Amino acid sequence: MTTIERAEVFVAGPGRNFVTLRITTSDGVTGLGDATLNGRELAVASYLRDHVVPLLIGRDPARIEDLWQYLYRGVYWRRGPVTMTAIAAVDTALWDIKGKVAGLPVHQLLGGRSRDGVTVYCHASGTDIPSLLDDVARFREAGYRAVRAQAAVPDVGGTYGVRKGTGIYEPANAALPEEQLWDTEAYLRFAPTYLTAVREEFGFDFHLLHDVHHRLTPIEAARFGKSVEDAQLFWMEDPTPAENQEAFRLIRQHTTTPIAVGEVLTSIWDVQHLITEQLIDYVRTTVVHAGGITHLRRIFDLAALYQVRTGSHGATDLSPITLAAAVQVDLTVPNFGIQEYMEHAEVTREVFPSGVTLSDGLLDVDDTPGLGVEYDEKAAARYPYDPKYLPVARRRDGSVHDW
Ligand code: EZ4
Ligand code: CO
Repeated sequence: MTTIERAEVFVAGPGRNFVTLRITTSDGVTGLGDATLNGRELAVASYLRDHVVPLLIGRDPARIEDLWQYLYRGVYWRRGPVTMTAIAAVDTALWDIKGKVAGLPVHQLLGGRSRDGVTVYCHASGTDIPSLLDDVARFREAGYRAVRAQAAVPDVGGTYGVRKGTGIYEPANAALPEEQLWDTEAYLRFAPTYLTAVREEFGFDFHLLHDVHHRLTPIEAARFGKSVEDAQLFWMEDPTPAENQEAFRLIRQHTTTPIAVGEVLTSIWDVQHLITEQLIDYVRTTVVHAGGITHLRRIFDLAALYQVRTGSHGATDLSPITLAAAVQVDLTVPNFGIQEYMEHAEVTREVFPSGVTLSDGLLDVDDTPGLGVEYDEKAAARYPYDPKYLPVARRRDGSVHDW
């Protein structure tokens, strides 16, 4: 019988920090899984190295479902981002291996294509409205069919979602978290003006998205959603924190602006009521943080019953392994909505050579067996782990606000 012979955990910082699991079978086949949890990287690395890898050695790599159940139900402690990211890495690596053994890309194992390519949205941002409009123009010219728009709120330093200079947007920027000011009223007054300005400048023949990033209460989010209805957003993302799934009912009662939630949620139970009560329109759970391909498909199938579509998180703190896995899944799911996409830094792409391509606003993969992504261990060794944290938001009175 083929067995899992080795499982190695790599922590490296090519452009930003990534945790990578590589499983090798007794037949010499390797599979890759992303285990990156932004700002808590070493917790997942330890969970894998100290508690999961010893359980994998000698097991049958073909039994993906059984290993998922073993690592989830068999362990007593359930859910949570650290556990679910670790399980995701194992699950993703085993799908990669299964594809390589079968000689098929993972999307073929999942039932084959439902579409020609994966529609993505990109991140446009600006320090003010004119620079945001320039950025939207740049992405429209590059062929994107969907654009997320964020601009810095005047007199509120360092608004999330806004790129510094011309580089890549990277909010995890300091060895200890920076503290940034937040002002809800200033945001509520300003954000609708730039979303309207984008539509006035560029019209309606592309999708426009906006990320609220958990900054509003339910009634504030309802007010915001109403105020941007004329801009016809594809979605407003994370309008309020989702620990209380019931909170979304209030937003729903007041606005037809579609709602997307899920980038910090890690299991089907975290989105169960959001989906079954039809409180959201898009579920944003990902391969890496929601238990891998196996569990994500379960979430997406539940969502399909309620006409909730998918819109997976895809920021650059998810490694190119997750991006490749996301494309493999997105190609197949009947209720696919959209995929978030930010181009990785050149050094990241050097360490993770990937077959994912972007053309005409669509991502795609070829027929390379497995996920179609590699890990260059030697190149990675040149970029050591360097602790980096997301900022913390404080209100004008000094109290902590949701990031
Ligand atoms: O702040 O991925 O929609 N995308 C986002 C991201 C998140 C980071 C957090 O790790 O909200 O930019
Ligand atoms: Co977001």
